[in-house]
Amino acid sequence: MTVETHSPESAGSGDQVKTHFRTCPLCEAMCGLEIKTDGEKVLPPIRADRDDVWSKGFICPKGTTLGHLHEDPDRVRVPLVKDENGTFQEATWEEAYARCEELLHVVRNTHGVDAMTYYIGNPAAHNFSISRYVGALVMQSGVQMGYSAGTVDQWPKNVSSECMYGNSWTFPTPDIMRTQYLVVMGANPHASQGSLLACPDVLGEMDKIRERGGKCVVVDPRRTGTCDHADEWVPITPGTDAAFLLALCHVLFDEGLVDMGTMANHVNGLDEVGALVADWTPEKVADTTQVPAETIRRLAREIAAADSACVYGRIGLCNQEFGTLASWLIDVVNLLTANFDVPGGMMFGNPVAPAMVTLNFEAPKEPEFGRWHSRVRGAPEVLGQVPVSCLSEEIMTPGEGQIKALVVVAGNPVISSPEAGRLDEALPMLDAMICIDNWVNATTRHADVILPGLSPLEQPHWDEMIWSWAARTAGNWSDQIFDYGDRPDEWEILVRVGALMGGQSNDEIDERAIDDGFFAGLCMFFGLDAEHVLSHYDDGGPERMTDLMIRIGPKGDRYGENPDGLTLQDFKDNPHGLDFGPMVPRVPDIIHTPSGKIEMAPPYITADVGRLQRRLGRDDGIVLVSRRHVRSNNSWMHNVKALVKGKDRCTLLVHPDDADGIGLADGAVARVSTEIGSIEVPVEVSDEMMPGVVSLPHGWGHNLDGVQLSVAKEFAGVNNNLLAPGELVDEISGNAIVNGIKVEVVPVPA
Ligand SMILES: Nc1nc2c(c(=O)[nH]1)N[C@H]1C(S)=C(S)[C@@H](COP(=O)(O)OP(=O)(O)OC[C@H]3O[C@@H](n4cnc5c(=O)[nH]c(N)nc54)[C@H](O)[C@@H]3O)O[C@H]1N2
Ligand SMILES: Nc1nc2c(c(=O)[nH]1)N[C@H]1C(S)=C(S)[C@@H](COP(=O)(O)OP(=O)(O)OC[C@H]3O[C@@H](n4cnc5c(=O)[nH]c(N)nc54)[C@H](O)[C@@H]3O)O[C@H]1N2
Ligand code: SF4
Ligand SMILES: [Mo]
Repeated sequence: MTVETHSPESAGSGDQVKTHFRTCPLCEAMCGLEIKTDGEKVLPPIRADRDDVWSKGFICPKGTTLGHLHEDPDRVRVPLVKDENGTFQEATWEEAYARCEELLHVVRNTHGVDAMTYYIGNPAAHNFSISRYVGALVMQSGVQMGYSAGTVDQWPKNVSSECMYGNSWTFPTPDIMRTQYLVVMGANPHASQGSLLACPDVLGEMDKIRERGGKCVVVDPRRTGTCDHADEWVPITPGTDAAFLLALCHVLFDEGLVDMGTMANHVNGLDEVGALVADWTPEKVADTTQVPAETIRRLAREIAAADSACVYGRIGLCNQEFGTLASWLIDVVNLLTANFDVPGGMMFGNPVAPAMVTLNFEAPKEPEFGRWHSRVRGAPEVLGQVPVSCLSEEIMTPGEGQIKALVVVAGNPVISSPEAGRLDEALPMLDAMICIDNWVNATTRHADVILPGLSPLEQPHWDEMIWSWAARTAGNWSDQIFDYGDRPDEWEILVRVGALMGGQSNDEIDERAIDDGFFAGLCMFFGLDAEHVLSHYDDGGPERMTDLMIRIGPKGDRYGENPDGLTLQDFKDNPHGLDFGPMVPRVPDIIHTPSGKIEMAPPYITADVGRLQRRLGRDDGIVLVSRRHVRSNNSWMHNVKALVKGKDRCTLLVHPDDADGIGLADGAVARVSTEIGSIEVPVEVSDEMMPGVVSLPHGWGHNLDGVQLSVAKEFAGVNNNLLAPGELVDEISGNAIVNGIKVEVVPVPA
């Protein structure tokens, strides 16, 4: 929203200075920004919007760099099409779309739809258009088997939520602003700013918990910056959180501390959980987890005794060997201690505009997994996907169903997916590769065609999914700042490419008509008269979709049925957003299981406890975990000099005892190897690691032929996914194991 012109104290000299208030689209914190522009230029610095009702002046270093992203000379602004020499040439949109049609239709006509697939990357959760229209690409394409960054991320949580609550995107969220006791497991908001926990300034909230007499505990193999805001750091052997949590539940039952509180009549499976944990004593897991039995007992008692508590876990609990068990068990602990669906416990967000994935289009049904299997490895489908590491073998292995065409939407799997080196070898074997992306990076350099989206400042913003797990209910609309009017919006690209994959030709594709059809279907689902609703709008696309979701949402006007209800216009009229208070209890309304109750002991998940039992006592030697840094965003913001300059952040963190044992000095180079690969990386000796665990950041390794990221190539770093064997997955979710992988570390002679 632009509210002022002629800002007198502005740094700019021109008379076109405007101040814009908008939401940062980069991460789940959704910070309000104040951006000044002078004509076509962004005037630094980008600041926090202190009046933003949600973020109240919080911001991180990335948010100040949206101008750099917008002005980055390496950002792709016109379609690129590879010529016969393999060199990208700039093309018109007509030429680029024609080339897409030619390539995709040859594959479809020769090999059929099963030879085509897509990969969807992380910005699909954040980008205004992609978050609302990637589903349109999938539906238009008719492709059955797709891939996404989800299987190197939150798939275990999706499985757990599908089984427990009947919707794979219904995630319990810590009521961090009211809780008295917070356990953070396998998450580092000091870097990530919160994940599946939307909250500006998570660390500030942790400080407040302690100021009001509460307690914060971090369970992590690394003493992260988050621990500076906690009372206690509990180091844990990577991949063993499920054993720790089973023992914690054991103590709750054993000591009579179980209290289901308000959930008593809404939960099935209490006895099954009790029976399951009966022999999981703290003593049984202490050696494997390296958490002393007495610590587990004390933590169980403290959680049970606290006025309110939240046990929260994230990527460290998902991207590991027992990701689903661990992701499920944190919800179990919260349920068993009356910390569920009550203020200060885990609650469900209540967005002004519900997210598409949280809508239940079908009647409740028993979850089904393994309805089909991947062709080469025979990996079972889980929630419609197989592990992303299957993609390379599906491209490389000849036979019926071999993948010949790939569409990548805002993803960089050559860096972000396990066994990255094999995918890098596989992609050139494709007959057709189309990337919808803004840079020529490790992945897109293999494309036949790159179709660029808009910069964050060239499009409006309203987060689609993130409010579903936000610590408060609020909303904020951002207008686009720059409108050059000469390029398609990403929603149009997605719809067109999807239709091309589906066999339509450019001549017959009408994006608006497809969008209207999609929109009318949604209206009917909501019980609205589609024709009447459509008549409200001149334009289609994500803005119309946002208005629809606000109007059918819990506070919406339903197109006049609730005359005092909200519409998007209310947010346009309030440039700093509107706040509607903390989370509210939502069980049983939100539960979509056949029983209508929360299934606390889903058989699909509990059956995996035997696998964990067999893991006890195993010693893997040195293991590798991943980390993030506040100045990086997965693989794609290393081209911003302001963020990457200074100290090298792509280092191997090693505990001093391990460094001594291996013969590594601080600043020396180590070779880290697994059975699939080997990388060389500078060592940072630090007692913030627990002994036996080393840590590398993910998202690096940009110095590859053909990458056109001038800054990132200079600060290239190394790719830790060259080490992660693709076959390592959490068996019941198919999610990658990139944490807790066995590595060999040796010094590289100077
Ligand atoms: N070892 C290890 N591997 C990991 C992880 C880990 O912790 N350790 N984490 C995993 C996780 S959680 C995730 S989410 C994945 C991320 O995996 P990916 O999503 O594959 O990777 P990103 O680095 O997020 O790549 C985003 C891509 O989108 C492009 N992009 C950015 N903005 C836009 C836009 O507005 N429009 C379009 N069209 N493109 C855009 C960027 O240029 C880049 O190519 O990595 C996973 N991989
Ligand atoms: N600045 C920045 N912010 C980001 C991103 C980014 O790349 N940069 N990425 C975004 C994305 S896509 C995501 S998914 C989120 C992720 O958000 P977080 O989950 O907070 O991610 P990390 O900061 O990687 O923290 C994971 C922690 O898990 C620990 N860990 C590793 N293995 C284990 C284990 O087996 N058990 C336990 N208990 N802990 C373990 C690691 O040491 C690390 O401290 O962050 C998002 N926000
Ligand atoms: S924490 Fe940083 S990257 Fe995340 S929304 Fe706020 S300013 Fe943007
Ligand atoms: Mo992620």
